[in-house]
Amino acid sequence: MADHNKTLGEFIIENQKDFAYSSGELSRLINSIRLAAKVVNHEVNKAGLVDILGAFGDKNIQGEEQQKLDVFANEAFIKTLTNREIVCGIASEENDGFITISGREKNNQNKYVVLIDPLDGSSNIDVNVSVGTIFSIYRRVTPAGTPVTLEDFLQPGVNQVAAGYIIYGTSTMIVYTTGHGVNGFTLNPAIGTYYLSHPNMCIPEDGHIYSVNEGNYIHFPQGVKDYIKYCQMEEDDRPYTSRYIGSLVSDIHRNILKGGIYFYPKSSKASKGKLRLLYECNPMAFIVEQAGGKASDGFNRIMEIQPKELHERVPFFCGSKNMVEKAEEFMKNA
Ligand code: AHM
Ligand code: MG
Repeated sequence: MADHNKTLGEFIIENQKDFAYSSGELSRLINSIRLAAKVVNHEVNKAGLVDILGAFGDKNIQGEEQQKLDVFANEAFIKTLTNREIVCGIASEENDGFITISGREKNNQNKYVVLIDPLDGSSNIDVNVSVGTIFSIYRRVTPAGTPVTLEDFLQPGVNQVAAGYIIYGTSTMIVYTTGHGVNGFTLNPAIGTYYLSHPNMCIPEDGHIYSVNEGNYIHFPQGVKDYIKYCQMEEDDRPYTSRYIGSLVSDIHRNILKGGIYFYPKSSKASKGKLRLLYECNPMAFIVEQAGGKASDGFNRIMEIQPKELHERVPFFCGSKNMVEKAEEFMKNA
């Protein structure tokens, strides 16, 4: 039963001992993300009321059109983390390169780097569909006190010390893991406090929901086409239900709660799919694995992939353990 009285702030303090190196730095870092998420939430919720909707007229590094709220969210997270000098480096899906935080003393001793997708699913903003923020935290590999390097960011997902997402939905929630299970907190907007609403989240081993952009079917590899047909076949507990919001955080959040698989495969149009290994797949893989599920590129565990570049894309299959394993079986046998 959910402990509705426990706040995220109290939970962070109580669980600080679980953190890999409990100097309080990671707690402060999660606290800052919590704060920035409130600011972004406020802006997202009033998006329909003010002239903040629509294209910003700029393109991000991936060549995609940025929305004003993408820019706002990006700045809110970067500013919050930078001003508090809580991390030594930040990489954002919206920025070309990584940001080095040298600190006022020019000798930043902080240990952590953050990788963030500040507003994922932003094409949904204009139509009032839920969007999200995804974050991933690593301990730097180069010595403290020196400027961060690319090496600090290009770490495999297994090195993550924490990861989470914020969903700006019918309620705003923060869901995160520090490698000791997954917990979800719901914002009470009246008083601006997050409460522990979903303790110890576990994804069912099996599910009945498959989430994929089926409009791309013709371009999918044979293994994916075969798996989709399997989902639709009338046999045993199938056909499964198809649910695709097109907003990764929302699709994964629903599948964690109800059981299901999300996949964004490669296609003849996009040889590595669409989703980014560092900003989207690794953090989601960490959360879903911690909830008892699985995440793979169709063949290999996502979190064991050695990244080669910041904005690398990867095919993604993520969700209930047995469903992901079944999809992998189809990929292997195609
Ligand atoms: P974004 O980072 O540009 O918002 O793209 C990521 C989003 C995911 O949230 C979503 O699952 C996917 O793109 C949807 O893509 P598509 O419209 O091709 O199905
Ligand atoms: Mg994204």
